[in-house]
Amino acid sequence: YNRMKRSIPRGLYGITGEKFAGGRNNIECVREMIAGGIEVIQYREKEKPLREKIEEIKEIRKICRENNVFFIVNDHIDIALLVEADGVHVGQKDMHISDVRRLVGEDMIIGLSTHSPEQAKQAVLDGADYIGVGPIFPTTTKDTPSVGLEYLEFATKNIDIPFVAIGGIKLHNIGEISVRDPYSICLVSEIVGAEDIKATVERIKAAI
Ligand code: TZP
Ligand code: MG
Repeated sequence: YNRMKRSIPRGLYGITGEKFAGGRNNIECVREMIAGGIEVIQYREKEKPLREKIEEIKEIRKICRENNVFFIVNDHIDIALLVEADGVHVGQKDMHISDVRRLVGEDMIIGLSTHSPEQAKQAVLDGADYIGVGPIFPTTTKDTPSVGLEYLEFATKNIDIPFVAIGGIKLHNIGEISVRDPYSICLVSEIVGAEDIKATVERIKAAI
């Protein structure tokens, strides 16, 4: 197979988060993000029953496929396989990348959250296809201390696989991120918490 095929698209990476969405459901949020031109959608939902998540993921998978948007499932390797997602995303305390690879095969993208240069270097050695780099700024969306812009600068200089800057990124500070030239940028609460998600995605893309 073609190794080049196994790469996430560059650009804006969106993540679901119904908690921040002011009453809108994940499917509505995804439709709005896609209307705004987002390149990648990750389904991340910590608090719903598995069966509800599966129904939503099937629907979002379909919407992403129809719109040519890259689709990644957080945490659930089995569901990623079930719906033939483009990728699966795991964290430092989840299944090891080498074991994920054995389960998902060579064609599915594997992403890993990293919070330090050591974790980033290890992720490359272990065969991650891309890494999350962050949280760059303080955030309440995830319970991990922020690591600062230095780590992003390290990644830009030293990491040869795609990496996504994440954590506390807003329209007002995105310039500090984009000048450091990450492969992609991810905003969660700024997008799904926006009054007008589509317009916010368009504004962020213009800012990048
Ligand atoms: N991983 C690192 S920070 C983060 C995740 C999932 C949350 C980022 O959310 P926000 O709302 O963009 O700060
Ligand atoms: Mg996880």
